[in-house]
Amino acid sequence: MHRYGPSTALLVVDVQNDFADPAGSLYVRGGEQVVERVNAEVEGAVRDRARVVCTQDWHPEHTPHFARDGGAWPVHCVADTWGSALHPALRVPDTITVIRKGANGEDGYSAFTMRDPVTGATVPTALEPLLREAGVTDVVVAGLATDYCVKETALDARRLGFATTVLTDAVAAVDLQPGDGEAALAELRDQGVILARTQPA
Ligand code: VGL
Ligand code: ZN
Repeated sequence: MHRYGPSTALLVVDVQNDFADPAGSLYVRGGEQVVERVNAEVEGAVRDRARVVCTQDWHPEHTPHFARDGGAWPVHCVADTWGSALHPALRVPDTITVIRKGANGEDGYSAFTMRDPVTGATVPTALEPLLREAGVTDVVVAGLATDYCVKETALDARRLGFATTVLTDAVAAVDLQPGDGEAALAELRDQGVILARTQPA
């Protein structure tokens, strides 16, 4: 387990049915194992008084993010559907903070920033102010998917000056092209993100 403390936040990225359940529309291979690893981390983080924040990919029925509207992805994580719900095996205290991304049709993958699909402007989410107000200096990222939301979240955390760790055995990649997940981890390392495991290989 990672070492947590009051100035650390564990960011649990998009552990939702559409990504983590084999019946989900954008199922990420290995998603179920990620849920178990994340549960252990959440338990440790809560015990050691770290902040825990869960994110949800949260799309309207139509968004340029979806292939049917000109984007890249099958329909997934539509607001208030089974697919957008947190995976039922994810164990988080009900006092948890949840950040929902994309509710107004914004695009982009990071938990910190969204992109207005019309103007291209970058819009911050509530995450950074929330972490700053809590005195957080260190961010630990786990969840789905390595090559999209985990990567962009960790890169933004680093840019914003947080000491940033990605838990490489508590993430899984879409791998549209084989190797995308590995390439994402290499880029993260190049950008000063620490890669760590929750348990020995
Ligand atoms: C994600 C693809 C599309 C993710 C979200 O959570 O990584 N990937 N939307
Ligand atoms: Zn999405």
